[in-house]
Amino acid sequence: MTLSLSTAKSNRVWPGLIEAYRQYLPVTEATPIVTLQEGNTPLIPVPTIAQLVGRQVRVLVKYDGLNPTGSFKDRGMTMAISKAKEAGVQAVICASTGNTSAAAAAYAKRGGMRAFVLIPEGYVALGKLAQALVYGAEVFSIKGNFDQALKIVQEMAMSYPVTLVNSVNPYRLEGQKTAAFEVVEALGDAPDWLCIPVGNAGNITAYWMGFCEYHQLGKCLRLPRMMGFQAAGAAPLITGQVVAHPDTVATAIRIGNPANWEKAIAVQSASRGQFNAVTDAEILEAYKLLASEEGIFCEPASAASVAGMLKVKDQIPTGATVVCVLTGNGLKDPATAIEHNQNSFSQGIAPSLAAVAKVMGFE
Ligand code: AN7
Repeated sequence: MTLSLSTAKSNRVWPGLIEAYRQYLPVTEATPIVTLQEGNTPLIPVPTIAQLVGRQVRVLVKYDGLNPTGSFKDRGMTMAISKAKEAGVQAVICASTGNTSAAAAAYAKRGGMRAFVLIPEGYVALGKLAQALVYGAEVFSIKGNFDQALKIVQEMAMSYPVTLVNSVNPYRLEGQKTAAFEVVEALGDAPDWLCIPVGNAGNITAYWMGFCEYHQLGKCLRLPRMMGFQAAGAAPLITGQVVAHPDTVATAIRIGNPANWEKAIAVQSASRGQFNAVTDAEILEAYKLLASEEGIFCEPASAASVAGMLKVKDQIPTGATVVCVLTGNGLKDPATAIEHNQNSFSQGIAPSLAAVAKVMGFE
């Protein structure tokens, strides 16, 4: 009894995405796997949001905020850091709006490396900054934006013994494509639409790689239309112009010059997809809807996928299956959560039954 139970239990242990998808990834027996058992995140139906679309459309969210450091970046970082360790690298570097730095810090330290992190001063959500510091990264904030920070770290990696782990590192995309594998396995096929927030456009590129790879292997019969959404104040892929001063409440995607610009355009045309902009008001509305109606707390940038889907919902075919990617956990950004949800928070109440019952509306 004890034996079979523990066997059953150990069979259920998820080994992390490199072990799970080893045959599809550029690793060998010689690659030291640095993992926190990332991946295998849930695909959750969101029926109330589906009702807003109507026409028997099925909507699910890929909740990648449940990864070990709370974002999809862990998928890319387990690959990038494992390959760096294999190559004998001793220090990695990244620019970040926050999530990349948290993941880079955690995996680099677990792999026994130094992690240098360059962030835009004042525009990284508190939870992400806390993570980078606690994991033991060496954190530097510049009086500039993400795009400037990325340029500096790219030059640093060319001149000094530090390996770049931003999404221009090809191993990052290899790891991140496994999210598409998981979506196909959960649905039995690819969805009709894949809605996803876009910053540097690494993730949309990686998802498309994953769907195409599984399609070629016959593991899915269709390919999704890739629907990418940027914040209106940081929407270079929609305007076709670099945004010099990107601005949005969704600080994760406060990016004006995407590193994977050409790849994103290629994905758009190959998948017959579309890029659209969503305003901060639309992002915050979807953010609240997900939490208060579905019980799913994502960070503002992640809600751009749902906000965007609702914005173009009239284009969704009747009976279609739509997957919205929720890239990061809501706990990453407590300040935005509290600032934009003051309505249901009553403060300064006298510590008595009568006073509490009264403010609750029972008296
Ligand atoms: C929650 O951490 O660029 O289009 O430096 O944190 O692949 O860039 C984060 C990006 C979406 C956009 N959602 O993904 C960084 C960083 C969340 C994010 C994106 C990010 P890409």
